[in-house]
Amino acid sequence: MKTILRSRTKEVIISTDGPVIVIGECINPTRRKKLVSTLQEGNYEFMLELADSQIKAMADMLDVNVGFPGVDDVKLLPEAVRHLQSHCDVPLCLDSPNPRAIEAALKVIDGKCLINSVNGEEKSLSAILPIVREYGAAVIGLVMDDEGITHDPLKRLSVAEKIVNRAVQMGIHEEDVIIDPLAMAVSADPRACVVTLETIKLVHDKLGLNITQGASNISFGLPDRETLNIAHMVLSIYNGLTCPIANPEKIMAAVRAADLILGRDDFAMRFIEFSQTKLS
Ligand code: THG
Repeated sequence: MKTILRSRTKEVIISTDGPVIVIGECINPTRRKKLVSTLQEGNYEFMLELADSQIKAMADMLDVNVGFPGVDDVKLLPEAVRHLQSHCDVPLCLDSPNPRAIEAALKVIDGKCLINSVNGEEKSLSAILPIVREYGAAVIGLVMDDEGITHDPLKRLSVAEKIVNRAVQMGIHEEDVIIDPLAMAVSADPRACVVTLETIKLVHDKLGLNITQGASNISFGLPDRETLNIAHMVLSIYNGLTCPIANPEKIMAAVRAADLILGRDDFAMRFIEFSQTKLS
């Protein structure tokens, strides 16, 4: 299964056969006070620096989340998109819970983006899927619904099925739905990562869809987050994760290593190329 995204001139293919595509997570106000304060002043320079450093670290796409308390994201998200796409040329992932902000951003976007996200709640399905179809975008489906978040991987799979079925009924191609199995903090629930890993495997085996996750969520509240994130990333890739939202500066070496080990990197070309850019 292949999901194709586009920026002004570049095409990114997310394939269930790999290699893994990394969606840079860093344009996100979580614990980034400087991003909030600069955006509040209408200054986009720091955001563009975050974009540059992630692209230098080989991010294939960028997640754009500019939601923080008090912000008018119907104005800010399209402005952020406008600045990003005139500065760099990678497909974007629009990360907002507000369908109006997503739609406002879609009006200014070049190419084909990824909408982050829809979930199995009726309210979300009916607000987001029509926009996905109208603008010819792709969408991330979070496996939660009106009953909340289940800890049973089989039930998470059935929410994924419900989302993809609804999308297809509305005329959206199944390959344009990317499932998020929900990655949550393992400090809060010792089984959190196991449930996610099992869900990834089920979605991969039964639905054959591309799979993302907010991979750094799992280490909230713990020391040495980088080690935990790497371990979870590698296990997730083995089970079927194809396009994590993660910090490329910290995760890319492990991602390239996993692709090589899984036989998706002929003659280790990508691994070697990455090692050389790190040295230069
Ligand atoms: N699923 C989907 N989208 C998502 C998430 C998800 N978007 C948001 C989030 N979860 C993924 N993005 C992040 C971004 C930053 C961090 C975690 C997840 C993070 N930041 C560091 C911190 O909080 O300490 C700060 C920056 C750093 O040092 O890198 O952990 O689950 N579909």
